[in-house]
Amino acid sequence: MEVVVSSFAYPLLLLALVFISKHLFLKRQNLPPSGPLAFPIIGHLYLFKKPLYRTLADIAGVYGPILLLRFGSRRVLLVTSPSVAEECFTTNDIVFANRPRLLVGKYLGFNYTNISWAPYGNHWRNLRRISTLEIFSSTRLQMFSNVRISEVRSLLRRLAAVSGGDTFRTLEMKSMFFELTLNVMMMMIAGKRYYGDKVMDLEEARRFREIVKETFALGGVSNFGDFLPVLRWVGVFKGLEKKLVNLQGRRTGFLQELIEEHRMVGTKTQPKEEKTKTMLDVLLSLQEAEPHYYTDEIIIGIILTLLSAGTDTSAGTMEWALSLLLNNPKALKKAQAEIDAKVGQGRLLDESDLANLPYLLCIINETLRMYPAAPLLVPHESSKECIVEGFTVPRDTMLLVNMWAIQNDPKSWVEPTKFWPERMEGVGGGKDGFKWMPFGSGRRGCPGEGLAMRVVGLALGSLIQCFDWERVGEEMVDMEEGTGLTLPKAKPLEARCRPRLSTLGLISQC
Ligand code: HEM
Ligand SMILES: *[C@@H]1O[C@H](CO)[C@@H](O)[C@H](O)[C@H]1NC(C)=O
Ligand SMILES: *[C@@H]1O[C@H](CO)[C@@H](O)[C@H](O)[C@H]1NC(C)=O
Ligand SMILES: CC(=O)N[C@H]1CO[C@H](CO)[C@@H](O)[C@@H]1O
Repeated sequence: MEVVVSSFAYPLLLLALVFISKHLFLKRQNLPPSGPLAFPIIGHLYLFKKPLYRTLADIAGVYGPILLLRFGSRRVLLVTSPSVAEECFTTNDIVFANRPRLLVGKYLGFNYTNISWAPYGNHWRNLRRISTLEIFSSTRLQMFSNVRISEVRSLLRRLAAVSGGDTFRTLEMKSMFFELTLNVMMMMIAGKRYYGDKVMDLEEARRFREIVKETFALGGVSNFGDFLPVLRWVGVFKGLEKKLVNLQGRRTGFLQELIEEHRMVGTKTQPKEEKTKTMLDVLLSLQEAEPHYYTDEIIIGIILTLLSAGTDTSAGTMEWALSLLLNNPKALKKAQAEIDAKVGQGRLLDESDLANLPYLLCIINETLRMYPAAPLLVPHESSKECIVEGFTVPRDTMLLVNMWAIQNDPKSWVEPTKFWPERMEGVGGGKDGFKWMPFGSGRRGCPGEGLAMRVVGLALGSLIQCFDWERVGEEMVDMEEGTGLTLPKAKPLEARCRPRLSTLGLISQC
């Protein structure tokens, strides 16, 4: 009898002890609330439903703006309010300046060495310094303004040619925007365009387009292997990892060839030429001065980062903005009137006009509020224990800031689902800056913000100046959100456009 009791009592007692001590321990640690029930091993992964930012917004709505979740083996701090986000990106900015080691970072971010996935430290600081100085500085941006203008004008000509004369024609806009931003980036990087007319090397262009397609197909998979290492050991993700390795090889190979080509051309034609320097020229001249630091690998890394961080984000924003305008013709008319008043119809809009077009900028900012290209920003990670909202956050915790939820929260925004550009006047920066933060903030904030605003502003403004736009039918443009890293529109936008008589002449001359 005694034996039976103790064989029952022991495990029970043990369990109780574990429970109590764990409870006390947690109390003492004062961790943030842990949200809904977490299962053993998978934690909160069972909640993963797409789109993730919407699921996480619902959870925060029930359990609060600061939660410590568990995605498999990873601790995740989920932040869903402007004031908590502010605390993470100001007081604790250095602590959270790390990036978690996710698989995308390993393969597409080159073993975490490249700027967007590099851990916070000297290497990242250096990369960031180089790109701020050599790529994103306003002098450099200015240097490439011709490239952006000529690419946008080439899009205008293309649209005018297809839509022809004075009738409305239906066009698929998603690929137009995508090809525009890829051409802009590759022209700035290497002086080459791979889409549309005047493509020099067709075979090279085909290879490039192929690589781009695969990158976006693979980049968009949300990878459970990141959170459940067991699955990786068992080999469930071998297929994906193999594809990522293969893709990385081809991307590196492609850019290595571009570098060789640039080097040869650089030595053949003497510098002083009138032609615009490309980013590769700039990086290669840095390499000449400091060959140890600016290795080919470093240069390749920088370029790949620009391509993957800078193209579909900007293109997607243009697509959402135009979709919103088609559904809100009054805003479209107002933007057109603003451009007619400030720029007129005697010349084409230019980047330097953007500062005088506040309504156009409000449209872009309102678009970024409703459809931020990085709805959960990019994950950060704490490098040591820190305090947020009075709670203790352990080191190595992944930080997810649900910017989409913050920017669409009725607590901060009147009728958040309504497209209302006027509300954006004066928002951005300042004391309520943390309720609108589509580019992130702090040390890891987006360095491409200035470039993105110029490209999107120039493209959208020019399309509005030169064309009249309408929906394909009576029904509204379908605004369903697709799945993927950058909040893509589920159905590619189709729109009808017709050149405006007043600007038709300008387009044919440009
Ligand atoms: C509408 C367009 C864009 C949006 C909404 C956007 C948004 C963001 C966001 C939210 C982050 C992460 C911030 C954080 O982790 O807190 C980021 C990082 C980054 N973005 Fe952008 N971005 C855009 C365009 C661009 C462009 C055009 C480029 C460059 C050509 C660029 C380059 C980068 C880089 C390199 C990082 C990583 C920075 C780091 O980890 O140190 N982005 N972007
Ligand atoms: C990444 O780095 C680790 C060591 O830090 C190394 O073992 C591995 O081979 C590297 N992988 C790639 C793809 O470079
Ligand atoms: C829109 O956002 C940009 C980029 O953050 C900012 O510089 C600008 O002041 C904002 N413009 C308006 C009109 O809100
Ligand atoms: C900029 C940078 O850190 N470059 C890295 C990016 O990827 C290459 C290819 O694997 C690495 O070798 C570089 O060090």
